[in-house]
Amino acid sequence: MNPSSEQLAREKQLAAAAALRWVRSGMVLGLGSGSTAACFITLLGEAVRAGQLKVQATATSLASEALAREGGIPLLEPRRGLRFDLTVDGADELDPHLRLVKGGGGALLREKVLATASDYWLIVADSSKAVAQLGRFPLPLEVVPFALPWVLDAVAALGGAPVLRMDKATPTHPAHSDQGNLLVDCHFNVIADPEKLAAQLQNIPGIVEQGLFLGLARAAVVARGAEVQVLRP
Ligand code: ABF
Repeated sequence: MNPSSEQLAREKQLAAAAALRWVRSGMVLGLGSGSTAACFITLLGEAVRAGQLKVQATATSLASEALAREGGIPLLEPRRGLRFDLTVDGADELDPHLRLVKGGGGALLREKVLATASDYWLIVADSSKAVAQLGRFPLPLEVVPFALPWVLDAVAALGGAPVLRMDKATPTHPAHSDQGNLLVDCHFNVIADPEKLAAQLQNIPGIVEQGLFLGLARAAVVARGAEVQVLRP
């Protein structure tokens, strides 16, 4: 039986609380996007306001940045040489090798920038995200608007059914990323060779970023019921 949305909400909270144990005062943090990362940012803000932790951070989306600001977490602008001791981010799917699909929230580009600039990239997730094989969740792409028709053709040629993501609030309009680009969700169903697909997608002009995050996660905190598991690749 699939876990209820209430149980998944509890698991997100549990995973976020467990991830807080990775944080030390003085750290420069990357703050991820999505509902589990939001739980983490809220808890981190509470600890900062209580004077228990002193950190600085950069966020992977405008929404997470606003949440961090509300929580009183000091924010750092991007600059040369900026590295993150720890980034905590969510996932749409993660496999046993800690290969991930991300970008369901549309923030995949900034998420990958911070993941790559982090010494330790930690994933927080509820139990529904852990899968044996990637691909059931449609793979997100961030696409430059001019290139859209050719990107759709190229993705279809790779065997994925591409769907232009529409705006939730105005469903007749396409959704845009924080950078003003379009988002395309690619239905592969099964991604048998994530490394090969990532290389093929990265080679298509107009794709600014693709949602496979490979070889980046150092650990994943996955909550299942009342238990928290720490998975490593
Ligand atoms: C983010 O977290 C996104 O990449 C992804 O879309 C989202 C995942 O889910 P949740 O909201 O359940 O944390 O990092």
